[in-house]
Amino acid sequence: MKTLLIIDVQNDFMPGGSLPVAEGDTIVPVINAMQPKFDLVVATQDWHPQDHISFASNHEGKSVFEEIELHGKSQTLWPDHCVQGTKGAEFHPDLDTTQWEAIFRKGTDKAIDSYSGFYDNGYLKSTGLAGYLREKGVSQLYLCGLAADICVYFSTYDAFKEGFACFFVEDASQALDQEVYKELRKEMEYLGIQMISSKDIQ
Ligand code: VGL
Ligand code: ZN
Repeated sequence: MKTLLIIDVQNDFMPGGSLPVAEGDTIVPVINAMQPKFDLVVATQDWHPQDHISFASNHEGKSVFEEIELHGKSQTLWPDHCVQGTKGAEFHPDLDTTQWEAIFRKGTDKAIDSYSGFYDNGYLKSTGLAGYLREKGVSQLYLCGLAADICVYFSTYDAFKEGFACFFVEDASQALDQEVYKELRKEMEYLGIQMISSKDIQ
């Protein structure tokens, strides 16, 4: 069961959105072109309540992109983004969703952030994605989306730890911070995650 997991290809992460990833929109045609090569396509959607803890606006006197300590861990404070039910939380309008079998929402608990599509950042709660993929008989998991250095990275890391053979589709992903991505890319290669181009997919 060759499976594609599309991470957070949502309006707020596009140029013009509230937490834009440079050239985030360029991955949409790449993702659309490769979807038919997969037996199963699943997506994640960042889906925050307005009072979410990761929003700087919910912390008096704090500014966006500031780091704070939360439950003993570092948390970046983001601009308000992907608020449940808003246009910014919707998938990019040109993204073909017709083949998708399921959408896993994350970041729904106001008290904890969730970068990975599998677990929240404290590994307290599961989204059920790993169990779903296992039940479907998934062995090879291809990942792509936004942002390459945040949610796609953390999802890939968790998928790898869950025992899936992971393929990170680089031309179907874009990073928020290129320098951070360069380091994470090395780590993923070291772990045995395959860094590939969509052209390599049969
Ligand atoms: C993301 C920051 C905050 C992402 C989500 O999808 O990469 N980044 N929430
Ligand atoms: Zn978020």
